[in-house]
Amino acid sequence: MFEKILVANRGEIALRVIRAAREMGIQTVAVHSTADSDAMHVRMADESVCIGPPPGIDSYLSIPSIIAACEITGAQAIHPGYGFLSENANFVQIVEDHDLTFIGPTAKHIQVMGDKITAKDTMKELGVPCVPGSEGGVPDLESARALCEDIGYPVIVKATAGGGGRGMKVAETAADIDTAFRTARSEAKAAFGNDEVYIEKYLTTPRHIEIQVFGDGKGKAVHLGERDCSLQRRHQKVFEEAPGPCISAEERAKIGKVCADAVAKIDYAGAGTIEFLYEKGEFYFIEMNTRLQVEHPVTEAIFGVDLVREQIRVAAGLPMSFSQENLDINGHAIEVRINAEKLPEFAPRPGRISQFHAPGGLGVRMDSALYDGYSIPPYYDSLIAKLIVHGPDRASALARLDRALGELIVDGVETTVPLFHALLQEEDILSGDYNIHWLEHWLETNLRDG
Ligand code: MV4
Repeated sequence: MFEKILVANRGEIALRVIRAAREMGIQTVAVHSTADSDAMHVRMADESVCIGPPPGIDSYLSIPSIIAACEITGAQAIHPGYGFLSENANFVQIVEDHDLTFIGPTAKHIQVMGDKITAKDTMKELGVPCVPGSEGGVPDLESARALCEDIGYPVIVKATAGGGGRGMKVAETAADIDTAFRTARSEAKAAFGNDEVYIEKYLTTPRHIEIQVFGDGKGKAVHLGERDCSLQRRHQKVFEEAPGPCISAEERAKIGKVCADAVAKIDYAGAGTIEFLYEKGEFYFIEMNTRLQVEHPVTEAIFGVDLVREQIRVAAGLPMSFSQENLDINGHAIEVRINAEKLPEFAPRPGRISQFHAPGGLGVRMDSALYDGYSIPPYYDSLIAKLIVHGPDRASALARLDRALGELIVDGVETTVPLFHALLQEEDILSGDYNIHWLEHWLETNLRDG
């Protein structure tokens, strides 16, 4: 096992990794920008290294600084958290070239899944159900027009270098395809330096269901059920739950096995998420994320596992500590993402936290790097806390969420907490009857004027 690992991230996810490492008897190195000298992850780690000025590009994304921090401290492995360098295949290669271990999948797997066309080709080949659409890239407008007549409108044009909602254009009818295709191409070129696009049937009212998978890198893999992450705004998730309110045990076992078998077949190592659109009882693959996700705690809650511990074990060459037979779901979990943002426009509101009190009690987990007097810097993501509740069933998890939100105190900055109080008054949320458009529609009709 590693003696010392470096955490190449900040905020709550850095704490999450430091905590897992400490429980395993592993020393931790925090890295930080000059804006984060007083951040909790620096305080909580065994040692810390300043790696650059505030902007992420000069610090948490600075590969030479992070490699140098490993060399200075003798850290043997790097946990990337999520965001920043977590899905950067070039970084993984450099880490390996320096005889360090990347706690995550191989550069090759990251690269394959990072290109959305090769990801889809790979998954299709592995027997994962995909959205009907083009075979690979669509080279020109003529092919696009012909193909869309076959698929049937509406269609969606997506950038292969995109993902997470970036670089997509919907064409409702044949009259829209020229503009959708040209705009998708030129935006993809400008944003990613790669104008390759593919086309899919546009599903109008799906849910976003994602399957958590975990592989040992040696042909063994499991699934840990699904999360429903349909409640999102501008491709930012705000509320996630597991299990999905609309997914039966039979559906879970079936799609779960397809996903576990697929990642086993490619010798995938570590945590991964296979994203689907789910409509009328069918799953359609869209993308695979090759990292630990923000919302992983809801899966940890219902399966009673520590996914970060497992990531570290597998990276160190140890076998997985669970197998599919001993993975059982216990109850229901919900996560809400608390952002330092002003409603209704979700405008970032960094600033000083004058008072912070985390909720607690049975079935409540608060992942946050906040403390009394902490100043949220303006340079990074506005996520300041994840509140995760777990109960024997969905109704008790919802009641626990309401109770925990009532205990929470975050004074000094505006947050998205009022949104969650309001959502808990909504019949559709209480019944689980929502899709990927529900929240944006609700915000439009309810929060327009605060
Ligand atoms: C789609 C779709 C409908 N049909 N693909 C958005 C994020 C990216 N991961 C894929 N996305 C979508 N792909 C087809 N064929 C609708 C979306 C989509 C969406 C998906 C998941 C969660 C929220 C979403 C919000 C708008 C659009």
